[in-house]
Amino acid sequence: MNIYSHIQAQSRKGCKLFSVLIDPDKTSLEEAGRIAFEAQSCNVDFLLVGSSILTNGNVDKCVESIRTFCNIPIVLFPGNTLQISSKADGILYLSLISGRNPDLLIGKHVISASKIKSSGLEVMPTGYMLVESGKLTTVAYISNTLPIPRDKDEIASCTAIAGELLGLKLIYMDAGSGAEVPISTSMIKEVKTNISIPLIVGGGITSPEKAAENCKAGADMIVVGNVLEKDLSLMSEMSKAIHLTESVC
Ligand code: 1GP
Repeated sequence: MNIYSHIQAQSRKGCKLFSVLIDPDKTSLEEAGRIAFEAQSCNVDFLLVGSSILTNGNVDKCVESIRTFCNIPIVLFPGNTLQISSKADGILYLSLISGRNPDLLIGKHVISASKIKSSGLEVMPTGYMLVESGKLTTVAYISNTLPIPRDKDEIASCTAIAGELLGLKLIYMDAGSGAEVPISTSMIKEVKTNISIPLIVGGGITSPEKAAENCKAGADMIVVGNVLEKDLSLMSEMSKAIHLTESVC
C-alpha cells in the first residue's frame, strides 16, 4: 500500500483515519504486541512508533513485535535519528516548523538522509507543529523549541500554510504526548480551512467524544497514545467515534 496516497484519498473523501502511537521506550515488547493485536480488531488505520526520548527502548524489536500480531501499516514517528528502522513501512519525515531550532528543520535530516534514502521506507515529508498544552511537555523540552500559543490560531494557520508552500505533504499538529489541554477545535478549523494537504492532530486526546469533535473540526487523522497505555479498552470506542464521523466512509 502507498501510505500517503491512501491518506490523501481518504482526506479528499472526508473519511477519517485513526492512528495509535506506540512509544517504544514506555511500552514493553509484550505490550506492543498486545496493542497491535487489539488494533487489528478495532480497525486502526496506522500504528505510529516513536518517542521523544529513547532510554531502554528498541525500535527494531518494537516494530517486529507489532508485525507479529497485525498487518496494519507501521509508520515511524521519530523523535531523533536513532529511531529509524527499515523494518517499518513508512516514516513521517518531520520538520519542526513551529520551532526555530535549525537542527530540527534541516540539521538532523542531513545526518539521516542517506540512511533513510536506502531504507526502503516510504518517506512522507511532514510539517510538525507543536502547540502549547498547559504544561511543559517532553517534546517541547527535548526539541528546545517554543510551542505555538494555544489561542493564536492565526500563527498556527500561517505556519501550516508556509509548510505546504515549502512542499511538505502532511501537517501534524501536536499538543505533545500526555498534554493537559488538547489542541482547540477553533485552531484545527482555522488550519484546515487554509491548507489542502491532510491534517493530523494528536496530543492529550483522551475520549472518543474529543476525537470525533476534532474530526468534525477538520482533522483527517487522529493520533492517540497515552490514554491507551492506561486503558486499552478505549481503543474500540475511539475507533468507532473517528470512523463514524463521516457515514459515507
Ligand atoms: C503525541 O500526538 C501524540 O505526539 C499522541 O499524544 O500520547 O497524548 O495521546 P497522546
